[in-house]
Amino acid sequence: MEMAPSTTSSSSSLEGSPMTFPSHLPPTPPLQDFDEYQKQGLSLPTDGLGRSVPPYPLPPPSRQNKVLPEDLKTPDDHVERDPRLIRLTGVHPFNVEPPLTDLFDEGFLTTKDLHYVRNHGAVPRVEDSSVLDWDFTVEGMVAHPITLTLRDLIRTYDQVTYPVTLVCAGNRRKEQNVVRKTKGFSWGAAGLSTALWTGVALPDLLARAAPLRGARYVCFEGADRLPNGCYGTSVRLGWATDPARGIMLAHRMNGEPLPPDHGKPLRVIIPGQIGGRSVKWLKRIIVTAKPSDSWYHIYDNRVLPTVISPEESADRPDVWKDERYAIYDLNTNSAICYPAHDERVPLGIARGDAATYKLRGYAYAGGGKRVTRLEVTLDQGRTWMLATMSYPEDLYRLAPEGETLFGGRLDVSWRETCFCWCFWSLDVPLSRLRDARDVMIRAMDESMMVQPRDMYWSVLGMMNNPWYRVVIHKESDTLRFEHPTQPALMPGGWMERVKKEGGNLTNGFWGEKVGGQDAAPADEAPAAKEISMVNEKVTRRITPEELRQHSGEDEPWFVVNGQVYDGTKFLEGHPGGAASIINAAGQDVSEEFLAIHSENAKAMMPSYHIGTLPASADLSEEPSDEAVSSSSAVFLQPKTWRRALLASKTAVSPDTKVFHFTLPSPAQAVGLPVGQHLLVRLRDPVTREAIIRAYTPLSEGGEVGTLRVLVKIYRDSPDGSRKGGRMTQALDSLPVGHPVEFKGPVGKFEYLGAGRCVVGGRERTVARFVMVCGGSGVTPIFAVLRAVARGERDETACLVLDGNRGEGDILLREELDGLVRESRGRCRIVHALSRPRDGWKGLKGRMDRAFFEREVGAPPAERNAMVLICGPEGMEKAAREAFLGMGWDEDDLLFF
Ligand SMILES: Nc1nc2c(c(=O)[nH]1)N[C@H]1C(S)=C(S)[C@@H](COP(=O)(O)O)O[C@H]1N2
Ligand SMILES: [Mo]
Repeated sequence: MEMAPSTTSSSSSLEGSPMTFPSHLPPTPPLQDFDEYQKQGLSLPTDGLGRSVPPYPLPPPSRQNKVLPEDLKTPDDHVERDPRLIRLTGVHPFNVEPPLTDLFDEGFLTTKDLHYVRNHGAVPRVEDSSVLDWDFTVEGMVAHPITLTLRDLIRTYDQVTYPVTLVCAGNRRKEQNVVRKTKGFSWGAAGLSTALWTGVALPDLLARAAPLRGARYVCFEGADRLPNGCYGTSVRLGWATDPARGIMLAHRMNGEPLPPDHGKPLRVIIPGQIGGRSVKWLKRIIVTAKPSDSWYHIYDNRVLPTVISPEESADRPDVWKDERYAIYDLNTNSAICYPAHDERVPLGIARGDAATYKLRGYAYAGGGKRVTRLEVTLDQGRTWMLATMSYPEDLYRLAPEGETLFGGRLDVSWRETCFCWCFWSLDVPLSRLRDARDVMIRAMDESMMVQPRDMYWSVLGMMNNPWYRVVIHKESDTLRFEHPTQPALMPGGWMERVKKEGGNLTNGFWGEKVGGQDAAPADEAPAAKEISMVNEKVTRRITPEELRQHSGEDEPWFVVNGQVYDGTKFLEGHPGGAASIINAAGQDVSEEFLAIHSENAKAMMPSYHIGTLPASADLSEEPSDEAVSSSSAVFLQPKTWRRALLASKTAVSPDTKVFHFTLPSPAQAVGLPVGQHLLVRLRDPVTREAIIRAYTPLSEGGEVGTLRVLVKIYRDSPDGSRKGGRMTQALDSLPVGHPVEFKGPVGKFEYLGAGRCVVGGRERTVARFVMVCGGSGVTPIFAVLRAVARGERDETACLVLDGNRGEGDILLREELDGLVRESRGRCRIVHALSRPRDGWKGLKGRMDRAFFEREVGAPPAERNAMVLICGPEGMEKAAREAFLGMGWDEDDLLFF
């Protein structure tokens, strides 16, 4: 389609079709300064033919992208993307930033290709043909609720176009994560992008809806279906109705209909505020008296006070709900883009001392404020140099009256506010860089707020804005530059290096040693020597196809770290039961294998090693399909991880909590046989490393809709000298509403009822159980005891021996007593306390040989008793020795 020059384009082609701009126009004019224009009295630039050219930047050319192979396995299999984007949270959901240099090189406007993306879940699918029928509402406390389609919005409202920089509140979070892990993934310094947005000014729409007295907030909801409902947030009504604030409902980005990742077909654009408020795939606008109660409004995009630890935050909904901690306006920030990370600049004598290097970077401020000053230091803040600034955004203010662009009125001259990033540069003699240890930038805004030297660390790691520091290394004839971090898991950056060297990053001196101060101890113990799990003699190459042929029960092969193992010979002996090997068949189980196996188990692996997969083989697991997972009758699946949401936590002792989870569907049964366990998986937010542990839930297998798990939390000692449990602390620090993954069942023991057990695949019948447990080891014992006590035709006898320190440490005490009563005399329980308080009438002391001889003694002649044991390692060891010593058989002892 032949288009009129964009300076005069009309709104005729608004509907649907992608809009291009004339190719004879230079995509991005040089980044000149508004003041320069004015000072020199320049008239509008012209092209070679004398036609006037827009004085403002137009988008650089964008690419035709394809659906990438890695997305094919995800619900985003319909979204075309640029492969240059760096994925920050694994394959899915899609959270990406461009390489910082590429972003900067694109200039003032970012193409859709390199624009950062922050998706909390799958991208809603909207066909091109139905874009104009997309409908949304304006409802709540308004006199005239409105439902309208995108077609109506385009036809009946005035269209506007202007540039806005979106910045994710997590921009630069990796720096926080290196100092101390936050609850967010690791953005580098490229979590921001600028585009020309076209749409309708929100004040226009709200004026028609007419908010009622008492209304104070405007909530937005997107169409994406997330674990905690839809993505929703709110802003103040006063901002939403203020034209100067520039809030827009946008349906075009850089002149084209919105790409799926950026909200196709309609989104909110809130200039000057964090990206998190600019809701994509917009479905509802609700005028309310209170801020949004969406989970994502409360538990995301906040800066909690720095004293609140991740662990504490989990149990403080009051703190999360405190609107004072919600982020709206961006804070002032800046970064160095050139020199780039790892850039090398030759000093070369030929270049002489006069050679200079142009330092360059970006800056932005929030709430429409202008960045008014950018300063560079080469001596760690003792002296500063003023950098040159450019504000390309100002060039749009030069647009002639009546200008339209991409079908929207381009009229920002009346508005004094700044909604976009700006740039700075400074020429510095190479000799000065050579003599400096580092170079740092800081910005000041028009309210004279200046970026701080020190980081404000907080639970979510957001709004990180200390001086951006690039270290200078002298290497013979070159200078090498080192940025603070690299995004995601990418190694590199001085922060990690300094931390590894034992530097304390929070000493106000970037972790460098200040005179007389000793280096802080490195906070991770040196990694233990790696255990080899390969047999060096094995040379066989195994194809993914061969592996697939061993994904059944017969000869189960499985993969750990690219190596193939044959589990056939271990089916019987596996302490975790044959099922867990069979469930692993044909799969890459690296994560869970490494997470739950001991060094001893790893050392056994070479004898099962049979070959190597080609490095290119992709066995990554299929993401679980939310729709399928809520439709199946049983929640737990042996081969796929399924998500449930944390619904509440109830403390049952000082260090133990019951975690309640909500299953995807209220009619769904947990699906766990008695005596078996499930695997729980969480991800470390920074390393994305999986933490996996086995638990026996309190819920019965047939319980529907919920899952209850009793967990004893092992905390780090307050002085940090002793590390607690990773899983239990991570679980404890999850806020309510957070998803957790489960898989199962696993375990080699199952109780079928009426004395019938399956042990390692073989059935046997017992007349009596002796159950030995300690601490939270009571959970599997409890599950079996409950089945015995409540079994209608169950005649099995049980003796429970429960060892703890003090009375307060006895878990599930009332529940256990209840079961004993229900058992009509068949079950008995003995509590032994190693450190009882005065007045304890029960048994005192540890569960040792003498204790077991007294309480249990030799096995019955009929050999129809079994001992189930679960507790701390020392207790299990003592029990084994005692029972074997009393004549019990190894086969009669079962360790969970
Ligand atoms: N519906 C919906 N809107 C959303 C999000 C989302 O996950 N769902 N993410 C938010 C966040 S945190 C940011 S930073 C911006 C990112 O916009 P972009 O992906 O177009 O860059 O979208 C916001 N709007
Ligand atoms: Mo964000």
